[in-house]
Amino acid sequence: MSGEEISNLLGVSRTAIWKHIQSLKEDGYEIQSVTRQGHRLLAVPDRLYPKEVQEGLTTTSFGQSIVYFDRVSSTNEVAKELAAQGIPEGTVVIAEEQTGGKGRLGRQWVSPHGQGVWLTLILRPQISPMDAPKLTIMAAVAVARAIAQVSSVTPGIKWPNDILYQGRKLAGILTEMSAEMDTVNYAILGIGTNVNISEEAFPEELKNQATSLLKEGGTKVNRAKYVQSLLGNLEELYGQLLGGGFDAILAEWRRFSLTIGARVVVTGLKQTMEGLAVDIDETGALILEDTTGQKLKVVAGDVSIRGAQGQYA
Ligand code: BT5
Repeated sequence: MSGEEISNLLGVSRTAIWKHIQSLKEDGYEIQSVTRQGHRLLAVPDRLYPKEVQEGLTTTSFGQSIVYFDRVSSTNEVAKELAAQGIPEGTVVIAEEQTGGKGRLGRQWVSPHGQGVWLTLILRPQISPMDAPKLTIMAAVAVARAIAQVSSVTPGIKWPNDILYQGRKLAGILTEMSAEMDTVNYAILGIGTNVNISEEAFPEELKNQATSLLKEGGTKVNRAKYVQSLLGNLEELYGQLLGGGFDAILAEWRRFSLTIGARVVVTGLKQTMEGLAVDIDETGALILEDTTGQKLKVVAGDVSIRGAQGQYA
C-alpha cells in the first residue's frame, strides 16, 4: 500500500506514516518499503505485543488492557503493585522474559526470553478468602484447555497447580492475594507456560522434570494464539465460578486430573502425608485416604505421584 493511501485512510501526514513504519521496523516487523510504490508487510515478529494478542481476542474484559514488558523481574510482582494502586480487574501483565520468575514458597521459575508465556491476570473476586484455592483450580482447567486447543499435546493436571505431560511440567500457576478477614482485595493469577522452549534452554537440573509444547508436539506454537485461548477460557471459567458453577469446573478438573486415584505423598510445610488421593472437595482441597481408611484433607503442599515401580516422581 502506498504511503499516500495509508495517510488518506488514517487521516495523518505522510511524514507521520513514515515515522510509524520506522518504529514498527524497530519493533521487529519486516516491512519492505519501495520509493513511489509503498510498503509491504512481510513478517510479524514473534512477540506478545498487546496489539498482537488483542487482535483475535474474544474476551470482553480479560486482556483488554495489557501491560507489556520485554524483560521484568516477575510479572506477579508488577501485578501486585498495579493491583494495590487500583488497576481494574482483567488487566494482564505479560513479559517476554523474567529475571526473577517465582514459583511457590520462594522457588524460582525459569523464564527465558521469547520462548514461553509468562503472564499475570489481576482479579477482584467477591469471594471469601477461604475460597481462593478455587481460583487455582479454575486456572489449571483453563491452562489445560488452552494447551489442548492450540497444540497436539494432551495435558494433565497434578494437584494443585501443575500442568504436566508424561510426568514433566509444562506449566505452573502461582496464585497470590491480598485479603481482609472476609473479603479479597485482589487476587493475582501468575501463569507460566513452557511454549517454545528448546531442550537446550532448560537448565540441567530441570531437564528431567520440565518440558515444553515445542518438545512434546514437535512444532512451534503461536504464543499470541495461546494467550488468546488462555484468556478466553479463564474469562469463561471465572464467570462460571462467580456464578455458582464451581461443580462443573471441578468435574472438568477431575477429567484432566493425574492425581485422583493415584498413591501420593504430599509434602506440606509442617508435615508429610501419604495415601490414596480419592478426590478434591468443593473448596479445592485434596482428600487422601490413609491405609486405615481414614480421610485426610490437604489444603496446600507438593504432591509426588507414585509410579509403576513404586517410586515417587
Ligand atoms: C509453580 O511453582 O509452578 C508456579 C510457577 C508460576 C510461574 C508464573 S510465570 C508468570 C508469573 N510470574 C511469576 O514470577 N511467576 C508466575 P512451584 O510449584 O513451586 O514450582 C516451582 C518449581 O518448578 C521449581 O522449583 C523448579 O523445580 C521447577 N521449574 C522452574 N522453572 C520451571 C519451568 N520453566 N518449567 C518447569 N518447571 C520449572
